[in-house]
Amino acid sequence: MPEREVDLTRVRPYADHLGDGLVQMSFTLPVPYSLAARRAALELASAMGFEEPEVVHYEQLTPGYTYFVMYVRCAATVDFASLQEEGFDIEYLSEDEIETFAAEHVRRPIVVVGASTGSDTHSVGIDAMLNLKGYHGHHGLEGYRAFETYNLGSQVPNAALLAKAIEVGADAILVSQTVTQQNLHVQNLTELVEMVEAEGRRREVILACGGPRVTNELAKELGYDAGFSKGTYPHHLASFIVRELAARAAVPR
Ligand code: B12
Repeated sequence: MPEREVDLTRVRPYADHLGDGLVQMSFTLPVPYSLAARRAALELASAMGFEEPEVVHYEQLTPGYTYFVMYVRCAATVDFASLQEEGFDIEYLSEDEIETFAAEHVRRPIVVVGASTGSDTHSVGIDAMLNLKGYHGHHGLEGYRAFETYNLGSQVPNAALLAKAIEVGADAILVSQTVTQQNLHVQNLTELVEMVEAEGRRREVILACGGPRVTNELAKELGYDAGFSKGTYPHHLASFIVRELAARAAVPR
């Protein structure tokens, strides 16, 4: 039995009992391991707005750097109820449902071309989405009957990705961006949109991107149809693509 009902308009972290606001956090400070370092961590946690900070563990990482684990209390709350409005959460289709949906609504192979672009060498994200092996026990799009996939790998120039997409008549171009230093991902992602637009193909192709610091909001701001972040599984992407294609087919251009 719950101790009491959760007030979904005022939610805060929970550890020992409902509403206690307890948070465990960890960070490293570039200061030597010392009592002064411990004091600095406590002051920093207070400056972050946390109450009753406690250092439960601290150790030297390497000379001049100290790692901390802290318990703190969070007084702030969040209004979860208002975030549950209709349309906010997406219902994903399962792999089988995607196959059935595609067979009924698209009725032809869906061609997707993907890569990790620019100088970005991180290929695990795009492989997770596209390769048969997939991610956490979920097949990548290559494992679906509905999809014909081309994974170009990493460090692929935008021009090469676009050229392949045109060559194979891609329904969707999929981009992975992991390195975000100096907003490199924004430049790379923007360049691709501009190139697709310059080719006059923006309306006919789905553009989706993903990466640890990509959000759906950022992606849309940059001119993509959707953006996917940490925690994405291939069937999330596939659900989006089949629904988007079906919706586009239903609207005459
Ligand atoms: C493995 C790794 C490498 C490997 C990459 C090997 C490879 N073949 O991919 C190697 C050693 C080559 C490497 C190199 C570098 N790396 Co590195 N690397 C990592 C590491 C440890 C894991 C990344 C990873 O594979 N994650 C697992 C995948 C599954 O997660 P993901 O990419 O987020 O993908 C998920 C979602 O984002 C989403 N998704 C991703 N792409 C797409 C695409 C689409 C279409 C969709 C729908 C979804 C989607 O779905 C995926 C599954 O849920 C991270 C640290 C970390 N723990 O995250 C650093 C990290 C990403 N690397 C980093 C850096 C700085 C580098 C280097 C610049 C280091 C250097 N100074 O040389 C170089 C980059 C070189 C370059 N030119 O790109 C930084 C990036 C910092 C930043 N914000 O820019 C990180 C965060 C490490 C750190 N803390 O500093 N790296």
